[in-house]
Amino acid sequence: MLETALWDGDPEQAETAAASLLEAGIEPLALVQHILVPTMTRVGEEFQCDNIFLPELMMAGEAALRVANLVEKATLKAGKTSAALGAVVIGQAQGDMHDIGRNIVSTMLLAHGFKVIDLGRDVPASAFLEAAQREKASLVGISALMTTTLPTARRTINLFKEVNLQGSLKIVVGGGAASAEWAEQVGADGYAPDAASAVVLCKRLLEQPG
Ligand code: B12
Repeated sequence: MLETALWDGDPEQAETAAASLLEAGIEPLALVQHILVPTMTRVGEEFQCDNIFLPELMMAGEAALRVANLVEKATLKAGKTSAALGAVVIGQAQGDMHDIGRNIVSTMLLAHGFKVIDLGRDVPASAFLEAAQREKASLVGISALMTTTLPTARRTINLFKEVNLQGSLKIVVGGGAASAEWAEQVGADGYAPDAASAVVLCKRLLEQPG
């Protein structure tokens, strides 16, 4: 069962269970919305409450990533990815090697119909810019879990301002080191504390003109 494999942090088992569900006809996005995201949200909550520990969290994150990759392939194969809601370029601020939370955000955005270009960990400002221009992104998401990576996240935002791109696209920030106050201070367009509110924020920002 997929939920159990995720809780057990068993990437192989999770991939096999997800593949069976997809073969049985479950919609890829339903799999993400109804199984992957709720399970990983609970895993995150259990971790915050010290009911599970770092190794479990990391293995669950690895299993979730495998499933997310499989879902993405299935979605693309079915020709169902639409950029209807726009493309989001997302990544971890330069110097930041954490990626569990950002993976959850990426998967949630994908599940809600965004085209997601996840640049991974340790992303330099120039790589955010290059990807945003190449993909004609509507949104850029920067994740920073460490106070030491707030300056690099800020550098990325400044680069977008320098090339005069912020305005035609929106920049959102998240991760444990970021906050609504910091987002405002550095001129980001928004901050969200978790994956569900990241989706709400991104949708709201796209509705705003300019
Ligand atoms: C797991 C973990 C690790 C793992 C990472 C594994 C991985 N593959 O990701 C490992 C062990 C590798 C690691 C390494 C380090 N870590 Co660490 N790590 C953590 C830990 C315990 C949990 C992070 C996590 O995954 N949380 C669960 C997920 C689900 O939550 P989340 O990341 O917050 O994401 C949610 C939201 O923030 C939001 N979100 C996230 N990204 C984005 C992006 C956008 C755009 C939006 C809108 C929202 C959003 O949505 C997510 C889902 O709801 C945190 C402690 C903590 N409480 O955060 C420390 C923590 C982040 N680590 C810390 C440190 C210091 C380090 C190391 C430097 C340790 C060391 N001395 O080597 C290295 C850094 C390596 C590097 N250069 O990045 C510190 C940072 C302190 C600080 N304030 O600067 C923390 C806070 C621990 C602490 N209390 O000291 N770490």
